[in-house]
Amino acid sequence: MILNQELEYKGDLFPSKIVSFTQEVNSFDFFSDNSVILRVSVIRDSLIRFRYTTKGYFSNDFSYAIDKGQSHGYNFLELLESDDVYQIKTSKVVCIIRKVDMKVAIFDLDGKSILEDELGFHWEENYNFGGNIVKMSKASKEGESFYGLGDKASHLNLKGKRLENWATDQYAFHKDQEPLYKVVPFYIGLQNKMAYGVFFDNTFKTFFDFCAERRNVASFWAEGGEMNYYFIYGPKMQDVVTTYTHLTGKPELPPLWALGYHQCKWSYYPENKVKEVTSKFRELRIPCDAIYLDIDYMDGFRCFTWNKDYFPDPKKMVAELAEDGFKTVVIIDPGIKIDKEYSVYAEALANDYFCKRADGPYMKGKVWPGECNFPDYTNPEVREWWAGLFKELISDIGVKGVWNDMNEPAVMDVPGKTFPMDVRHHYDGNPCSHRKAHNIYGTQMARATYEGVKRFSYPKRPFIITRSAYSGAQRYTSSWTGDNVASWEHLWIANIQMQRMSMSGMGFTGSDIGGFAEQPSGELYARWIQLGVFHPFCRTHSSGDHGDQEPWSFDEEVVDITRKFVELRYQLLPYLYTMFWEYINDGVPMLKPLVYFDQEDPQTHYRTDEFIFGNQILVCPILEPNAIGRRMYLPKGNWYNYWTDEIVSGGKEFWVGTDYDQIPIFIKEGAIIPKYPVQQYVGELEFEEITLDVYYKLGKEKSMLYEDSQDGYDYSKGRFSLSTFSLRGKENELIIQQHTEGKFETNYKRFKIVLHGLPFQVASIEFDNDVISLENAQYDGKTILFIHKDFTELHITGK
Ligand code: MIG
Repeated sequence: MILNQELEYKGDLFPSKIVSFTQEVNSFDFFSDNSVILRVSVIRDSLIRFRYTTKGYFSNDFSYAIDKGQSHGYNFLELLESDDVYQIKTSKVVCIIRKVDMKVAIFDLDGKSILEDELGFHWEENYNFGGNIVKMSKASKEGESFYGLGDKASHLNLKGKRLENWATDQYAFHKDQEPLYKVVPFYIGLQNKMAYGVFFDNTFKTFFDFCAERRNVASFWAEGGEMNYYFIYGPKMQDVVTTYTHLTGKPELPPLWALGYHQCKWSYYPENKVKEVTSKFRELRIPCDAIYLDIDYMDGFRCFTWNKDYFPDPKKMVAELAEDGFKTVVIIDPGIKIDKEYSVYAEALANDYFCKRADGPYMKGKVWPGECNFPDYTNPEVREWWAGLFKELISDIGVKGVWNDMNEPAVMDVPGKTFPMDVRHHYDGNPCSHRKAHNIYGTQMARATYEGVKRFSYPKRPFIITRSAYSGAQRYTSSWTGDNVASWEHLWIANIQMQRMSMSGMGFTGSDIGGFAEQPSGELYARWIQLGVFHPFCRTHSSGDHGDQEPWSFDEEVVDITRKFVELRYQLLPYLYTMFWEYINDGVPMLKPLVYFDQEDPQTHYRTDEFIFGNQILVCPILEPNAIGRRMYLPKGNWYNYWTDEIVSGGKEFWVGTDYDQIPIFIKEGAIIPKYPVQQYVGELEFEEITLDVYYKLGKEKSMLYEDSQDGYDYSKGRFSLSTFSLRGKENELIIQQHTEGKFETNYKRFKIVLHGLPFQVASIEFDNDVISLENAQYDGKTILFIHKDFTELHITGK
């Protein structure tokens, strides 16, 4: 057999001229002379789908990524035909389709070009596998930048990179290594201050090239399937991200404890080791909400079993840990050990639930338990069965969360580290080979896990974490970035990965704090914790190969720094929870890179380090050893240095000094930041008041606070409390209005108001138009006063 690509290469094929078109409501089909059909569907005014087929008909339209609940509808839609082009117009964009070659160009209503085909759609027959390699190339404008694509370990701005999407167990990956664990074929382009997005919803191996091979061309292609992409118009990056997130879906609120600090290692066992770790957290008073059991808790790595030597009575242990405020999270892998005595295996076998090779036998692969078969999670019946398996773990034993690993899927000791490509998958009634199902396998496993954990946790909320994921996985699961390394470079990578994941709809993500492979120095661990507490998911994890990675494995200074920053996270829980609520409600990313915050400022286009946590806290990690500060950039506006309350105006780069137990943190002026008292775990304390840190501004600013019962589903029946604070500062006055929605009654009754940067001495305080004495407000003469939480207007006047 000749395997010479050069010999096999027969060149690209292109659509020929358009000979006819049909319209069905919001969908237009354009037919070329050589049987290409382009289907343009207007989903919203700023969201248009493009689908191409070369077969003369379209295959069944099925996607795991698209959220069925996303909203449709447009305000305006019109098709005009002229001699040379068809023109589809919505209330946001104009899409031109050229008759002579089917090329597409999209403009805004002022006629400014947003995205235009270079070669446009073309394809190449795939002689190895049949079908087509489907390709798209777009002309790239001068100065264009590119963002998105999920977990890529590259510069935040992907200009000049060539990237590959193929879910891969990439142990100890390095900077710019491709491919990684997750597949998010969605990017954001930014040119001439306008942003747009492209979501290439194709689960085959996909590639993106952002002006790497050719300076003025951005292209993407897949090794099979359809050219099927969604164009999203901004022009604000904010709107692109939000539209993409609505399209592929948002998660439910996690239980609040899941936003606490988590401790993990490969592996904590036996039982007394687990308890030693959890007790030490309480003894050292470092808050912690979750403890993880890695693969060694199982009996011979058989999922849903326990090693009874290490864990003689799991139910009792889990209950005792719970009493101390710890939720137990356990790992579950996809490989099921081939062992007829093992009930999970026997059941799956009896029901024919395992993936098969093209010629019939079950696909076998080696993972931790030895030879395994693998459930086909793309089969709804298999997912249903899998969900049912969680009954004992969740209902009986009391486990609170499940951790899905190795679901790229990973296989040991084989080239390619995964299933053979001929393996067959159900794909929810669209049978296909592993080439198509590979990238979605992990998501379907996490989905089945989510369904099970949710069923048996009810009326509480489930918690799932996965390593592999495809676009849309955020509807079911959180994720982490896999096997990183204890190095300074990886701290830089983690910072970028989390910003990128947030921009890619998958915000509930974290890195292994301290690094998974190798051993961090105390200083590196401290710097990592200082960043990690500002990531939506916050967990220390390590391979355990090189020593321990509990905070106390380092010196006392590191223990103190860890405590200080984990405490800060626990104080900021209401702020973080509000961010989460905005994410699930409005599709707003929890972490915002500077370019997202101010795309008009070209200084932000290549910044990687600084990001905005929520809406009002700017964080800039220290990424080098021996630092006594760093250079950084603040975007427009005035910002308070969190540590000193000094006000700095943005739009410039400057040097900021910090001590070892600090990283640069800035608060947007006018912000009102809610804080809980420090607790050792979520729900430990009932408190009488919470703090509102009020940062004076001459002018206006809005802040939000979302609360509910922190678990369960009452919030969906209106039992939540959503406060909007409108701050207005004048030279001699500060007015805060509060508007509250929802039926949830918080336990606490007052706010402790801490005033920052107030430029005047307080003379009087009015509360809903009644003057209250400074004494009654317990005003301390400087910055602190107390007020009933149900105020609608607080009016502070100066002397
Ligand atoms: O082949 O379960 O990324 O977090 O500790 C290694 C053991 C398997 C890889 C995961 C890591 C986990 C480890 N797993």
